[in-house]
Amino acid sequence: MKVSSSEFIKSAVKPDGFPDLEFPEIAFVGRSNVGKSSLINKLLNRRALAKTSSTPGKTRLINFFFINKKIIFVDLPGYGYAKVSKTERNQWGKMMETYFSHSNKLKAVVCLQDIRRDQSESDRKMIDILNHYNIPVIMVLTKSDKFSRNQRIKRIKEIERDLPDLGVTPIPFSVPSGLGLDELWNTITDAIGCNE
Ligand SMILES: Nc1nc2c(ncn2[C@@H]2O[C@H](COP(=O)(O)OP(=O)(O)O)[C@@H](O)[C@H]2O)c(=O)[nH]1
Ligand SMILES: [Mg+2]
Repeated sequence: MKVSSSEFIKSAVKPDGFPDLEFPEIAFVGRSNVGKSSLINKLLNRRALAKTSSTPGKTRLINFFFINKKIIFVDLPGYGYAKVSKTERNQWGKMMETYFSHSNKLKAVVCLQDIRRDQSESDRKMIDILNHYNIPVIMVLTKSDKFSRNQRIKRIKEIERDLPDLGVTPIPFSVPSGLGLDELWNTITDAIGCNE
């Protein structure tokens, strides 16, 4: 999809702060530092709309962006950052449940995993929550430029084995090389039922 406009709408923590717009939503989630902000910026061909941060675990808000005046991108706060307290972790869990249970416009969630890492317990929990709410999952393997083509193919197969019940093939993605960019956009437009 050609992105002609992308703008920040607002940040929110609770449903009364979620934007009340009748457009399909695509959300992005993954552990802190997985490359989520970088991936969103790459999709939007922007340098810093979604902030990339050197301080993982800092974003505690749900950020909403309006794309081409017809899709809403939802940047969910990262998880699995070791220095976060139990209280904060619980708050994060509640916020996710609240968002997923209120979001009737949510068409799919893009779940990010670093291609070099195995699925963590938090990654698994996230996928279980999404399955519970019957929300389609799009799996993306970030930082795929860290591996050669052959290593990548091997890793994709290994990671697929951890996702037996999903029925999705993970998409390898790389910000510097642009690998996976078209495939991810196509998957997103399919999920929202828009053929551009
Ligand atoms: N090599 C490589 N590094 C990446 C890629 N995407 C993100 N990074 C780096 O990973 C770090 C975390 O990225 P960021 O987007 O802030 O992660 P977030 O915490 O998930 O939003 C930064 O240093 C990025 O430059 C990628 O595709 N390839
Ligand atoms: Mg970020």
